[in-house]
Amino acid sequence: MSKQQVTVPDIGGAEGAEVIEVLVAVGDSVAVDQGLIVLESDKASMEIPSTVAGTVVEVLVAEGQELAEGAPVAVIDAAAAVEQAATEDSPETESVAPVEPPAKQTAAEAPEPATQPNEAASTAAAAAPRGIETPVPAATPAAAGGVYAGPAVRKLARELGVQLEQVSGSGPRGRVVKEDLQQFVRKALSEGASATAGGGAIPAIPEIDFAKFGAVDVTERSKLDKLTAANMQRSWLNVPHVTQFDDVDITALEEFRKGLKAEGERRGTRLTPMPFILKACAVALRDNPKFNSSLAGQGSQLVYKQYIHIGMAVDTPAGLMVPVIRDVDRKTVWELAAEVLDLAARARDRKLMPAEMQGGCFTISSLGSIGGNGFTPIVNAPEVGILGVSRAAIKPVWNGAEFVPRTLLPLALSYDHRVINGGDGGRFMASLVTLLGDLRQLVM
Ligand code: CAO
Repeated sequence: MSKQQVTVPDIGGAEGAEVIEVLVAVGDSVAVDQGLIVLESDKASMEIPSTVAGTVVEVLVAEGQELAEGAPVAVIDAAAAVEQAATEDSPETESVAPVEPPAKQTAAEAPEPATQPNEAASTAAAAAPRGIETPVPAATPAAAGGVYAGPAVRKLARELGVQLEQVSGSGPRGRVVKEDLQQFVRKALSEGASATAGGGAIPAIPEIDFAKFGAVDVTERSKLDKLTAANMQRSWLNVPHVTQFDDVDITALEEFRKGLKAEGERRGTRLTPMPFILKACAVALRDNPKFNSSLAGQGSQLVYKQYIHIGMAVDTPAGLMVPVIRDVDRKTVWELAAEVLDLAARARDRKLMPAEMQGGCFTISSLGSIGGNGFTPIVNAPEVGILGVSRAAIKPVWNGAEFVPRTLLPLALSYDHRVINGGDGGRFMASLVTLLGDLRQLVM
């Protein structure tokens, strides 16, 4: 047996460095320079490499133990390596007499270490004859520059041109492992792809293996869902959003609407609050033309549209669709009611033509039939405004003398703050409150 003991080399005067990781186990084959343990002092972390090639026959340390220079780390049986070397060629190896377990090596016995531990390691490896007789301790700093990583990871980082200081380590005590490097590179690539002209990059959300935490089911997203996601993200990232809220008293509107139920049946349609909201938005858009505009010329121009086409978000089993109702200002409430029903039905049956989803100036997203008392809709750019409608409810309202039950409709108006100022937003919302609160205003 050619058992050789590897000891802690000169570790830069660190008195008691703690073993924070044992990298090998009995039976492992190790090569020269392969890390055996990782030590951490109050100044740095460093990997203690094997100085011989062979099989680990004894690990003499455990995590948490404090070691100083010269302390034994492991016993390596170098016989296999010697045999292999002997069969390969070198006459040198024939003269090698492997030593039996060396006495505990001390700093005095150890060869003069090079100033730089890295140099020491490479010098030792280069200078040592095959079938090394005396182990040459050498420390590979695992935490050069404050980063803690093994030689293989450092080599890979050099090859990839990655500065390890920028990589966060997921190993024990922040050790950078190969997977951290791979994730860093993947993230850098995806950030590069999404970097904007202004140079800002959006940090990617890490991909998680959710199966680690329990059973999962992965499905492909529909084309529509992916398209919606891309549009939402584009709007969200490009448009500085402001959302303004108000409640409209639609008590009178609801009385009027319910009184028309029979007439609706006679006409073969159904009158929901939506056609009234469409009509009110058309008037508010006419009176507040900035809301009926879009940015152009890289933000240097505003295009004021002379038409009023309003998109209506429709929730369908396939995903979100936004058919556009054209010339809302020129249609009657009954015509709008019929069109709402028709477009919503065809959206759910996926029978809309692409042209029917284009040309919108403004969007209404109504969750009134679903519930909730408020949400912040995302502007459907290049439009500059969107109205979120929540569920109307009867609430007590103080009329100056007493609380009276009134039907209140919660509205949320989001707008592009590059185009719409708070004052514009406030006026638009005030218009809606007036129009929906008193339907007579719609004909003015
Ligand atoms: N408050 C209280 N009740 C309301 C209401 C409101 N704000 N809005 C509608 N309702 C009532 C309707 O009056 C109707 O009841 P009645 O038949 O008794 O009158 C019932 O809710 C169902 O209405 P509806 O949904 O069939 O019709 P609609 O005209 O209100 O809406 C449409 C049509 C297409 C907008 C709607 O069906 C829809 O898909 N909404 C979801 C939009 C969406 O997903 N937005 C989010 C986009 S961003 O992810």
